[in-house]
Amino acid sequence: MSDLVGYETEGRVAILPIDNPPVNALGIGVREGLMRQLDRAAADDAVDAIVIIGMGRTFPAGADIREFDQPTREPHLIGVVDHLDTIEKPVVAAIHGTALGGGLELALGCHFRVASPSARMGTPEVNLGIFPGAAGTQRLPRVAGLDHALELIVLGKPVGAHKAKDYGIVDAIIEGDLRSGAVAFAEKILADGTPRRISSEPRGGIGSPDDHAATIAKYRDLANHRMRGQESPHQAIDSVLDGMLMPYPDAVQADRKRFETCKNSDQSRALRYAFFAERETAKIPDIGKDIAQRAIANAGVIGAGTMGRGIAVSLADSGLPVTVVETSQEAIDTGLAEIAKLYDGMVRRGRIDEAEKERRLARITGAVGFDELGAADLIVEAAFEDLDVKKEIFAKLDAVAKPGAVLATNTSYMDIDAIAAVTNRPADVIGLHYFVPANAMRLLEVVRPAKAAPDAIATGMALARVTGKVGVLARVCHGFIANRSRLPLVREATFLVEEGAAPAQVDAVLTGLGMPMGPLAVSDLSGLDVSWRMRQSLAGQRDPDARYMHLADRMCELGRFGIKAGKGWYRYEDGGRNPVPDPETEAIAIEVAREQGTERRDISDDEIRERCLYAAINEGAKILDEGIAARASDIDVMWLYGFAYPRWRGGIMYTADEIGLAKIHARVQQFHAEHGKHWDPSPLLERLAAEGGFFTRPT
Ligand code: 3H9
Repeated sequence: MSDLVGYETEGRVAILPIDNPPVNALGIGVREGLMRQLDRAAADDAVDAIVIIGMGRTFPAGADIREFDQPTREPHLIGVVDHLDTIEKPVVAAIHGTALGGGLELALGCHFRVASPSARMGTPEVNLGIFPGAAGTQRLPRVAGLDHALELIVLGKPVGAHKAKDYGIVDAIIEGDLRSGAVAFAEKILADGTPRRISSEPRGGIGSPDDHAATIAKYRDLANHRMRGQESPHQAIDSVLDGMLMPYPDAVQADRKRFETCKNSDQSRALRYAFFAERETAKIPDIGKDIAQRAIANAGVIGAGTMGRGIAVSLADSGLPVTVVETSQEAIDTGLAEIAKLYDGMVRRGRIDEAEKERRLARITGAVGFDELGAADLIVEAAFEDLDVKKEIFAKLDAVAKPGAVLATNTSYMDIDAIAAVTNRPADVIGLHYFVPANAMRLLEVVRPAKAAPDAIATGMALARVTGKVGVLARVCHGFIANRSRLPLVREATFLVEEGAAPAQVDAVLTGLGMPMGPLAVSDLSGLDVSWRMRQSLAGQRDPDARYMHLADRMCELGRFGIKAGKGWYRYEDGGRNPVPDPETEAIAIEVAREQGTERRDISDDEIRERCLYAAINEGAKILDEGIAARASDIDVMWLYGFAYPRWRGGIMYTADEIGLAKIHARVQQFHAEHGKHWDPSPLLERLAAEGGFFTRPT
């Protein structure tokens, strides 16, 4: 196994290259190899210093997460890190790519650290429901100071090499070849007689928790705010505090127990599932890696409304020149002015500087009519949701777009097969369902019409990647994966209000699950009229036997469109966005219930939770069964990134497996008997429940 860590020498410096593609994860083979080669270098009389470096694209990006489900094997990573303290020759970590988690902890165990300018480093363990468990919580505060250490450990966001140098994590930035730069650095250490720096030893003391009460409180608050309901950031802080209260070996011992508890927690298992689920989305069974995406050098966007502007900004942010077209110069002028305001906001928030704003703005040009789209490799139509309008646009596009251009429609539920059919090139037509705000939301639902060419789909998925989004593929059906699986939750929420629950009760149950906002507050934010228009457009296809959202319609008929109208499910005072319970909503609900013959009653939180969640899960099962989603985890990724479902619950399908499909199926059957047709149980749910099966794991 030692071949995962090599042994080479340059002069009196031994180089230990770690070669475990793709990310040099610190699995058992690498840990064994490091121990063996470190001892060899320590005993080698021809060697005075040691450099540890990663082969390929990165320094180790962490422990091997796949090993977390297996029994642990020695040497543990903490053993390797602590062993470095005992090596009497200076050891230099040469960092490129991403030194993350255990990778950074390995580097912290080394006596010196040098890095390429583009390297990034950090401790993202909290995102996996754990914390740096190989003494990162002890060594990072000693090396970088408490505030910087907590920033990295609690927030889990990596920093670049220059910032890491400012924080004291990196000793030198190496321009040019990292390996020779690291060897030269080691030789200078030897020449200068610089003593080794042991990061487990106190450097002037890091103080007591009392000394740092304000800093600790700051990170507890940030953890509560940004990682609502998640335990690992607090475990991480507790572990750092141990290091202030106990000597290093005792703190490390305490860490081990806490780490194991975290690793075996439901939250960590769900977060690890989410990590791999996210990576799985890129794998499309019948589109292998050999199908090349089409080259995209420039793009066009049709429509400068909210969606079109956000899409244009997202494309421009990734470096693509974008032409935005509208029907009049006035609409273009307004659109471009709004885009400029969006960038001003980014500057104000410190996300980019003025120069970067100007660079990005310069990539976006406006035009009236479609003629300017002739050169675009990708055209995203972002007109409003009206099938006839979209068909008309695509017929025109067919005449203007160059051969091979990918023609995408941004829609959240329309029949894209029908849109593709108006063109003479249905193979080039795909769906790109962006979420609002399109430039900020990480999810991109890539929709695959029946006739779309594999390379057009590969291009949509690649576009997600280059624009920093998570692309998830869906087949065509009404609402695709995201909206189709969420609609039943919203529908139940409104039925529950009709039956006697207060909007605030319904929302509180769902925020209690860890979602940042309840579905009714979200409707108020996005506008109740959006789904009202959709229901109106589908009136002809409505199943007369299924229960209908009369109350939601009534709210709209009364002008209660949500925040923009000052009233929706809640009231909003003085133009504010703070939802206030409104007795008028109850009066309207009582009225609609009377008209519909709905009996009003006290409704328990358990019923609210089960009806909202199980309705979505039942629909998710249908989506999976029909092949609209390739795998259950794709539905989960949609919920994590599209609807802020708590990552530490994995996603709705993962949650279903945790609850047990037999239990859910039994309740779905009961709701079906009580509430009728829209609760038709999914055949897949029925089958898996009977077999004792799961959606997200093998039986
Ligand atoms: C830790 O270190 C605990 C310690 O504190 C204590 C221990 C006692 N393990 O993301 P990509 C796979 S916890 C196993 O597509 P990119 C990944 O699944 C760890 N596998 O590439 C994928 O496989 P496949 C702390 C891993 O360039 C392939 O590598 N570290 C691991 O977009 C390529 O990944 C982290 O949390 C791993 N650690 O991004 C960092 N990492 O091809 C986790 C990746 O079969 N990793 N894989 O689908 C990342 O954030 C990104 O992978 C990285 C590269 C930024 C490195």
